[in-house]
Amino acid sequence: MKVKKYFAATMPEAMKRIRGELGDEAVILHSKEVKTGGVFGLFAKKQLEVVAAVDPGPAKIRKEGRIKTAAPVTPPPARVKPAEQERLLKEMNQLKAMIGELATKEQANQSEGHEYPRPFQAVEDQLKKQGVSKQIRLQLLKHALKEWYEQPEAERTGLDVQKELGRYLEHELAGVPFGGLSFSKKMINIVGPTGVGKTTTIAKLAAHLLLKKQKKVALITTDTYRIAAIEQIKTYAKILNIPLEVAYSIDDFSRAVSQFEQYDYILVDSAGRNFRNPLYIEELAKVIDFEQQAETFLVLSLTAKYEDMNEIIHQFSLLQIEKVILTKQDETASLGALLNIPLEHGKGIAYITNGQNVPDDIMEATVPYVIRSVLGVDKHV
Ligand SMILES: Nc1nc2c(ncn2[C@@H]2O[C@H](COP(=O)(O)OP(=O)(O)OP(=O)(O)O)[C@@H](O)[C@H]2O)c(=O)[nH]1
Ligand SMILES: [Mg+2]
Repeated sequence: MKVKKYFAATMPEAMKRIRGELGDEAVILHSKEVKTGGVFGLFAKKQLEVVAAVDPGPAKIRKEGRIKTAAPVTPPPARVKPAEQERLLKEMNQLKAMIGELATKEQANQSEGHEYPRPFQAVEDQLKKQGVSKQIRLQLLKHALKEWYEQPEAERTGLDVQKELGRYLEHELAGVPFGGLSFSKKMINIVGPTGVGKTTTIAKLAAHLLLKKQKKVALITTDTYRIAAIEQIKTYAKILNIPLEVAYSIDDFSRAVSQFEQYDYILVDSAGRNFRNPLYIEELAKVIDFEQQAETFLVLSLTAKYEDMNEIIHQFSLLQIEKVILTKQDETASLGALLNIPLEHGKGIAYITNGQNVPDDIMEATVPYVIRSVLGVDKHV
């Protein structure tokens, strides 16, 4: 018994191909509408999946209707010998049972969320665990499956899915700017929600500019919302021995900027607010002069939910955000945002911070690091 699966746009088209390949004796065992060309639900196009069978043996089932559905398995016409008739019936019933079993297995796999064959499933699990968004996961698996199907069948098992996706991501991320300070803008604004590590990151960057680059650095804070916030940045300014000005208004801000005319870089701290509310962004723009020769970094914590980061990034589109700084990598195993933000918002990652220590716990983000971290190949740069 030869069994073959066909995918076609319409039933007449499927019948034509079945007749052409299996002949007029073929029977249709099963047909259903599927979303894809048979590649595990990934391609959007609706198609018909038709399973047809034919017995290539000498005693073929002769039915006047030619291609027929298999539904009722009736005994073959009397011309076939009883022993042969029994054998054929047995074979047909075995086949029906086999197909039924396969369908049940497929359903069970899908209900457990296992929709892909190995090693695709392993990569899908890894990406999901990292919190890579569904859209990106689909895009990646679609690419990997396409590569797999385009290879000659004998070479498919040799496809290294992780490596292939690494190459693909490198290509996809090529247009997004990664890496730290440009050093071309004097003013560096650091903005973001409450408690993500803005002030700590400013201290790390100031120390880096001062100690590693031997630059003249000054600080301005516009975070007058909490008394403790001023004390915190004052402490860092004192330790690093750099000047700090507190700006309560846009006039204070302009005064501080002229006061620091001789400095190479001015790092500007701001109050963390619930920036899901756009009013706070407008308020921020009233104290900081974003028109200045400035580059602005949005700080987000990797411990936050991606849906919330998403909303905040959207709200900040009112301002010119150069890149994102992601903090608290040490507190989470989910690094999906490293991929979600560049691919879904076109915003590069400038730095990743991984601890409370000033100035050490910060590193510049690079595309290879992001890929390796998210695909789980290697945790080190
Ligand atoms: N584990 C960990 N903690 C961090 C990191 N960066 C900052 N923190 C801690 O996060 C807490 C908040 O840091 P801040 O720098 O005050 O955060 P902020 O964004 O300025 O906070 P607000 O000004 O109140 O909005 C502090 O306890 C920091 O030590 C990091 O990379 N990893
Ligand atoms: Mg702060």
